[in-house]
Amino acid sequence: LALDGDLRVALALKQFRLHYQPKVSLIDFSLEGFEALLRWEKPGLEQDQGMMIPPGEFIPVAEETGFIVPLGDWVLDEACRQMREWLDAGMEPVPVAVNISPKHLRNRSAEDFRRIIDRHRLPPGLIELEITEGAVMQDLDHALAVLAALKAMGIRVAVDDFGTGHSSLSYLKRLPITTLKIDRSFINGVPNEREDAGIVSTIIAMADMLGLDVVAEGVEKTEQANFLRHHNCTQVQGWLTGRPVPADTACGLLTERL
Ligand code: G
Ligand code: G
Ligand code: MN
Ligand code: NA
Repeated sequence: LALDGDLRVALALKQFRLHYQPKVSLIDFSLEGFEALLRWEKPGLEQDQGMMIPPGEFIPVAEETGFIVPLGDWVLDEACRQMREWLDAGMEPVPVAVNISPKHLRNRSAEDFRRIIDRHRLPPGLIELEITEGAVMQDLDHALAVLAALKAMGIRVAVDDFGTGHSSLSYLKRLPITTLKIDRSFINGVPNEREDAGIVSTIIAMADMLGLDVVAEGVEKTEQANFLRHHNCTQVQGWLTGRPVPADTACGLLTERL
C-alpha cells in the first residue's frame, strides 16, 4: 500500500513513468492518438509485479491527500516534454491525452494547464485532457469555466468513463468538450448483452448528434470492434489494438507510420 510520503519521495527520486496507449481508427486501424498512463517504477519490485505499481493502487491515495495536484502537474509536464522531444526528432505527432483527477481540476485554472503546455512550445491541439464525469459534476461552475477557457485556447477535452457518472444530458449539451469516452464496463457486454449494446449504440449516436468525437475504451475482442464499427464509432482504445507501452515503444509506433 502506497503512503503519501512514499509518493512524495518517489516523485523526487523520479520513479514515475508514463506509458502510452494507442487510440486507433476503426476505419483503417491507423494510430490517431495516445493516452498517457502513470506508472510507478518502485525499486525492489518483482518480475511478476511487472516491476511497476499500477495507478489504481496509488492515485486514490494521492487524490485523498492532495498530492495529486503536483503529481498531475508532473504528468502533464512529462507528456508535453515527451511530445516536444518527438516533434524535435521530426516525427509526425498525434494528440496525447492526460488524465486530470477531480481534485487536480478543482485546484487549477485553464491558465495553469496552458502555462505547462506553453513551457514546451506545443500547439494546444496536440494536448487532450481527460476529465471524469464525476469531476465535472462535483464542482460544475468551476469545471464549466475551466472547460470553456480550455476550449478557447484550443486544448481538447474528453469526458472519461462516460456513462458511469451522474451528468445529466442537459449539462452534457452545455459542456464545452470535444470527445466522449465510452466507459469500458459497457464495452464489456458488447455485442451479446442487449442492454450494453443498446447503451453503447445510443451513446455513439448521441455523440454524433452533439458534434463530439467518440472513443470506445477497453476494446479487447474483434467482435466488440466489429459491433462498434457497425454503429459508426470511429475510434477505439483497448488491448485489441494496443496495450499501454513505454515511451520508446510508442515512439516506434509513431515512426512506423511514415
Ligand atoms: O492502469 P490502471 O487500470 O490501474 O488505472 C487505473 C486508473 O488510474 C484509471 O482510471 C486511469 O484513468 C487512472 N490513471 C492512470 N494514469 C493516471 C494519471 O496520470 N492521472 C490520473 N489522475 N489518473 C490516472
Ligand atoms: O479510467 P481510464 O479510462 O483512464 O482507464 C484507463 C485504464 O484502462 C488504464 O489503466 C489501462 O491500462 C486500462 N485499459 C486499457 N485498455 C484496456 C482493455 O482493453 N481492457 C482492460 N481490462 N483494461 C484496459
Ligand atoms: Mn482515461
Ligand atoms: Na476510462
